[in-house]
Amino acid sequence: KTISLESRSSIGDEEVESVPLPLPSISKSSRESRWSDTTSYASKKKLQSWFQLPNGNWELGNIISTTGTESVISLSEGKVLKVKSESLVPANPDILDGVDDLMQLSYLNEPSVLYNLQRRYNQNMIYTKAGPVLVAVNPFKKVPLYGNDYIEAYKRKAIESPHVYAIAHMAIREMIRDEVNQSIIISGESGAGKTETAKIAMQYLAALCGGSGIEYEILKTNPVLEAFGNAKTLRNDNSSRFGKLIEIHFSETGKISGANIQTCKFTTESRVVQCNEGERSYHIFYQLCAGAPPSLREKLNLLNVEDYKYLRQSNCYSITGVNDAEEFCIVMEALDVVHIGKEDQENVFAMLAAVLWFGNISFTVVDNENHVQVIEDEALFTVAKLIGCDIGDLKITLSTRKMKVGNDNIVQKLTLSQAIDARDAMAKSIYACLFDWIIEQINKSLAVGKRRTGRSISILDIYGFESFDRNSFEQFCINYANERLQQHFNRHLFKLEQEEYIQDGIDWAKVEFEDNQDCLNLFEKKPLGLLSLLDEESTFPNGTDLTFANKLKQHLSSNSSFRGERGKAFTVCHYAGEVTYDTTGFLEKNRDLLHVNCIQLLSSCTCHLPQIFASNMLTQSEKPIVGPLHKSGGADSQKLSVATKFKSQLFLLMQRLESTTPHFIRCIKPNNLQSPGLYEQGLVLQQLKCCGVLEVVRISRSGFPTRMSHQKFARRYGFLLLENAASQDPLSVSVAILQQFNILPEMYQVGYTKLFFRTGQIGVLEDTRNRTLHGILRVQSCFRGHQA
Ligand code: AD9
Ligand code: MG
Repeated sequence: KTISLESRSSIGDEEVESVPLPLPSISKSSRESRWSDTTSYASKKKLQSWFQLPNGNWELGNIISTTGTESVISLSEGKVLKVKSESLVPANPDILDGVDDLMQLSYLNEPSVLYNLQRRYNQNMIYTKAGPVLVAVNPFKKVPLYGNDYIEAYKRKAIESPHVYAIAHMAIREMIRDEVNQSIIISGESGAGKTETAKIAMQYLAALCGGSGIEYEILKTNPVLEAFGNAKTLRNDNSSRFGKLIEIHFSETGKISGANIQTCKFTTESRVVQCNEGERSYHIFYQLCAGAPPSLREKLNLLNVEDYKYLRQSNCYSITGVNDAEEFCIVMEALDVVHIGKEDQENVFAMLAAVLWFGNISFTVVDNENHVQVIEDEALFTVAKLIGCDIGDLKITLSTRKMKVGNDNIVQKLTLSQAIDARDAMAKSIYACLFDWIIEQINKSLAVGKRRTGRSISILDIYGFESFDRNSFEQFCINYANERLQQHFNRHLFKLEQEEYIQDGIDWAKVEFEDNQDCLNLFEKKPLGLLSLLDEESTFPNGTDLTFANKLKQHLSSNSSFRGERGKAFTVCHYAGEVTYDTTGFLEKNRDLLHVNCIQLLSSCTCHLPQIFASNMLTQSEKPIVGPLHKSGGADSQKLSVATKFKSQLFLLMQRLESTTPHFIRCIKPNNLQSPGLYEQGLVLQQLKCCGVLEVVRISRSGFPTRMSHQKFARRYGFLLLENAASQDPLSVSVAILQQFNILPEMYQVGYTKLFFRTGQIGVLEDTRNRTLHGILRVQSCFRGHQA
């Protein structure tokens, strides 16, 4: 007997040998066993099998013969190869070609999953279920899957194929049926399609539950947020540089009554003042310069994009297929819709122009210690006018720093690089505050629903896991956020799986799954975790990236998710793979740079927005840092570090999600060129592994992944019964089939409504069915031949 099932009872006396099945792996959750259902496959001499080509891609071939250790396989274009049997991977029977749920695959191996998604992708079927998760492969072109006809069809349930609409529909239904708030959680790499998917979901909700007009306003937040929060990067022409949770509220009658947006953004994201070759700053700058009407241009003293230093450095001004001037009109209209008045709009544009003009402010060195003075030119005057401050004050703020030494206030002159930093910090802060202010205005406007039932559907669109050749502070924060999200994912999915078994009354042993608690502890533990140690080191005047890295190695090496590297680097074993971080710049990025005299300058401005920004910054910096290490630090209140702010924003998001029923969508990017029709197997595979989709399918399948209703099973295989069973009920027919084919009791469960099978079982029955049908056809054609 070759089958051992660890989490189930012993096998009994049935004829095990007669069922040469691939072994399901139960309770072994190691990554290695992920594709373990290939055992003893080649020896079975199946018709079709996968063979991996030297370039890493898989090709489907026919096994011609096999001797156990070696097999002969014929591939395309008449190629015939003799290969090791163990290198072949089983292909699924034809009826499983392009199934709309990966759970239905008899053989869940890499090539089968990739092929299934690709086959669907080639036919514009970009959505596929992976058990409870929706997988969306970015088409990079318009696909005919959206619009009113489709919305109507999904509403009437006339279409059943997987779709964002179907997910949104389920969310509405469950919200009403169970009276529980819902969430749609969208993840995936940059450029995978999260933001588009979120909009598609919002469109469905608006179409089904609209009526009061507020849904229109909610949809119009998208162009505003994208203009101010998205930018062209090397990966995505419209890359969101912030995470967003939009909570859509519903009234008692199930109509949309309002919404609330929460964001998660780095306050020090440096894109405003610096971006890489080929990338752009936030869209709104280019839109303003291209689309502002003459009167506004004059008021703001606007130049062309090439004339602003901040925009010039990346040598990229336009996006193929995008007209910034037209986009500006769309944004202005959208600002009207979300109730940002004309006057406020002008204030917003003035802040944008001020940010651009800040970049053009320049300095002259006045002594041999490299101290500087601000040059009095158009840039300086324009900034002062736009934010409404005194020119003299602005000059002083940008070239000196007030410090407290003991009880004395002293004024320190800035060096050139310090002055440039101060100027850039100011521009970044104004932009960050502006973004927050806009969100605040939108939220005020969307909070109009008076008769709220308290029910809501939230849509989360957050940056996905990132792993580059060189990973820095931003990746560190983003990957931490994804680690949190992954925990949420695990808990819900494996719980759901168990519920389905219980509902259908089947006997089932709990399957363990790999959780990422160790990794989360590594980040969050106090006082000895990555975040605490980072904050601690950032407050030490003598702390450097190197002392930080050394401290990590000293304190965290016992955590299995951590590995110290040479020099300033360290590695974290994330659920999605190992990432090595370079600590260069960590401390600097974690400290919030803006100096007190900059805040003072803003509060002295006569313009409305800078004053608001200044008071917001002050209230923020007055919050004490929590955590035992900081209490002994002396200062009662301290500026919050960037990582701490990020973490608290993240926790607010997670808190909101915690009490909701989640629906997961995982977006996949099929190529790095943003190009339609191109499906790179390696790239897709890596993302499937990263976002844990295959893990979910694997774990779900190590239970009883294949499900078929009694009726369907009886209809499909009933004719194989040796005894006529026409008069019997579907359940009895099903049981008779199972017995006739000696399917081991361990391999299936009979539920109240469905039969549940382990991996591969349906494949075996399907083979028999095909052989039998084939036999019947042959007999028929012989018969016809005979007649002829
Ligand atoms: V990032 O992490 O914000 O950089 P996203 O949000 O995952 O990223 P986005 O939704 O912006 O990606 O999609 C990138 C581009 O793919 C879009 O600009 C579209 O051109 C394209 N896309 C994505 N989804 C669809 C779709 N369902 N239909 C057509 C799509 N095009
Ligand atoms: Mg996005």
